[in-house]
Amino acid sequence: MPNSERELRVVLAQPRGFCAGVERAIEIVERALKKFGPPIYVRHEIVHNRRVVEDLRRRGAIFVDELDEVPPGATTIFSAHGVARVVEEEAGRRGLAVIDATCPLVAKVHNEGRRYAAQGREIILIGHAGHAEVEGTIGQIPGRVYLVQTVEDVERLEVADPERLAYITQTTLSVDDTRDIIAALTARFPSIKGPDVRDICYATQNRQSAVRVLAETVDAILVVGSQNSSNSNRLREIGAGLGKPAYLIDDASALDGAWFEGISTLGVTAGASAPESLVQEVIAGIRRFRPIRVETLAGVEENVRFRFPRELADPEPGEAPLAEAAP
Ligand code: 10E
Ligand code: SF4
Repeated sequence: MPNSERELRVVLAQPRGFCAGVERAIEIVERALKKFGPPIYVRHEIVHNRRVVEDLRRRGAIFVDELDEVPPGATTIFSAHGVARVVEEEAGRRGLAVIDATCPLVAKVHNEGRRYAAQGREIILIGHAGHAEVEGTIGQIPGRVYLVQTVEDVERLEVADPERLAYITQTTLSVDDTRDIIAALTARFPSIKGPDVRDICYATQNRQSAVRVLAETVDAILVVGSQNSSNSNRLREIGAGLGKPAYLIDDASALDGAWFEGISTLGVTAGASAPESLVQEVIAGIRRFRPIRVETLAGVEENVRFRFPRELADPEPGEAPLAEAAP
């Protein structure tokens, strides 16, 4: 039987896709559109997913890179990745009505960094240069913050006082790479304080563990997510690092028939910012190349939920629901 007619086993990772911080951030934009009416300004992509951004744009969200693109007084949402203090201050100066969609687990890292700085320690942030979360975290901590991305960076680092140091990390890093960098830091600066890999959030850790299990049972891996999504890239890298061809794709239009030739099992996962609807579209797209049988791996059940900002909170029992904007 030609390969194109043989059934392909498609195995879905569990958990995959939306984390609690992403669900909250997207719902903040949706609730703001409903309560205040369009346009609602959003600084930076609310989450790094093309489909999510396109969908919210169609519904009246305007995405900007910087606040000088927002008219004075307009309702403005900060993305889930967080912002620097200077951005908050600029919003205050321009009289913007800010709603902060920073994930509480990113805000927790900001607090941790500020606490270490208040103890007189210099901070080392483990993270990727230029990433929105990294720029926000550096800009939330008073004083000097050194960014390290690799073990080699740790070796080159010059600090003011090796006895007064602390490290924190980006929330979406590779757990394994970060362990190596922390080991290099503690070897070079034995009195450094830090959270081990606990700043890497639960969702990142769970999705990385799940893709590792997946990689053991499949011939190739698809990660649904956008190219600028850090956590999605880490999932693809883990698959590739375990010797499986691994592809990061935005949607079904990126599928390539050559990927499915000569394999019998395909693993599918999704980054924390990728909607399940995209996963389902990708599965439908695979059917264009091969008949498939879909199954889901057993995995951790997540039930994390975060509270909404005060302006958009759920009504208390007996209170009227969120008012709709006038048409
Ligand atoms: O590029 P990232 O993985 O940081 O972001 P994302 O928008 O793809 O996924 C959500 C993760 C956030 C907001 C960072 N903690
Ligand atoms: Fe929050 Fe983690 Fe999701 Fe980032 S990946 S938004 S830190 S839950």
